[in-house]
Amino acid sequence: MQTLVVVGTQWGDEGKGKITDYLAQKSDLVVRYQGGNNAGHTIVLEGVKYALHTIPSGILNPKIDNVLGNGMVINPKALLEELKKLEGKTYHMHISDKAHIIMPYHMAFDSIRESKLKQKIGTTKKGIGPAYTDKAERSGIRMGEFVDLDVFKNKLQEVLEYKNQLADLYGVERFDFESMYAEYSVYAQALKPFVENTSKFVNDAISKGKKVLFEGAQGTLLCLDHGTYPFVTSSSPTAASVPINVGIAPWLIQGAVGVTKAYTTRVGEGPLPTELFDQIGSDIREKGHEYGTTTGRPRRVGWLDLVLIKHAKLSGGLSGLAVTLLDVLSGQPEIMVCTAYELDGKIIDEVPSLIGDFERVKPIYTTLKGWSEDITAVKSYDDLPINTKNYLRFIEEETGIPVVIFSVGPDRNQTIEVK
Ligand code: 2SA
Ligand code: MG
Repeated sequence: MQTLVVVGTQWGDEGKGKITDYLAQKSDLVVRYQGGNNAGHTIVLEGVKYALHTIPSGILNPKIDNVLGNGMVINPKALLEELKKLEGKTYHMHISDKAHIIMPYHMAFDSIRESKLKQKIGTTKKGIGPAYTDKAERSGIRMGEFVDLDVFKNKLQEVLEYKNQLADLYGVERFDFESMYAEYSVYAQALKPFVENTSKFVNDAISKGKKVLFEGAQGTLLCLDHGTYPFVTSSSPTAASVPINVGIAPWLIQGAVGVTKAYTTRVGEGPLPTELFDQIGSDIREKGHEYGTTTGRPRRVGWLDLVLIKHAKLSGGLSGLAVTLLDVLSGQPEIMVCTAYELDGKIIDEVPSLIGDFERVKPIYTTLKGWSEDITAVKSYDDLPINTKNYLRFIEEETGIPVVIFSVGPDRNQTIEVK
């Protein structure tokens, strides 16, 4: 496939980074299309760990062009800190002139929202929601404006007048124009060489036959439209959102790999129907190192929920599945898989649109036999224990999506394609 999207099918942290890293080796471009530094991805190269939050995952390969699309919200300071850690490495980065910037007042208002409203979202406090709010409200600052210092100066002055009225209203410290401008104009100059019309860049690359990988952050259930609203992020991580967030025609998207853990996790607030509160849950958390890479928060753990995967297929499109962290389930005598819900006495196999309904669903499980073998050294599908194969087959049959990749450990060579 010339164009492929990597999408999270759950609530983020599915191992998209690892799958992107694997697929990026065969790509010419890696394009991030939504979110900002609320994403977290660690790649290991030559024994050195790199934590990426804003930068696309192809950055360490000098042959790959990395694009930060117009649908992203970019914290210039955080981006430059990430780039600094790549010092000495050759890389190619292209930032959309239409992407919006995240400023200190966005982060401040993210925390204020969480403290003022009864219904907490459990955000990453990176200013994501407020930056997208400003975009929709039309008071945001775009990258193209940011790197033109005269324009930026005027815009920032105007925006801060407004933000300071809000600061007074909330009783928080005002934002100082002079110091903010002095600091951020330095960042603007540093980022200027990378800013361009990336819609044109990506379209040209596709016309030339280049292979493009679109890298989603977060997951479908965190989608602003199709996720478990209001416990969602402020962008759409689905494959369906790629065209608008990159500036390409919808028919140029040829496929989407849905990344799913062999179980389910969630950080932040909101329902998790298959949540495990027992020893099995804590065992999976420890074995799977289920702690957030951005915030360090322990993740909530549950059995695999196929209703979510079917929902991801329905609402955003999935052509194949990549099942990650399969090795974490080794040693479980029995594995439970949710295939439908019971809601007020009715059996349903979809994610209810209303959060109040979703809070009441009870999972309906099928119990499968586990496997005791250590599978971390497995190199092909055929080498998997029979019960592991049955587990993958069950996922395929229930969702109607082929498993095209599975992974049995953190290393690049523990990611295996199903031929
Ligand atoms: P926000 O900050 O406004 O996007 O938060 C809104 C909700 O979205 C959740 N959220 C995430 N959940 C899991 N992983 C996320 N990102 C990192 C990743 C995780 C990390 O992709 O690996 O490193 O901890 C992510 N980003 C946002 C958040 O918990 C709120 O529920
Ligand atoms: Mg992650």
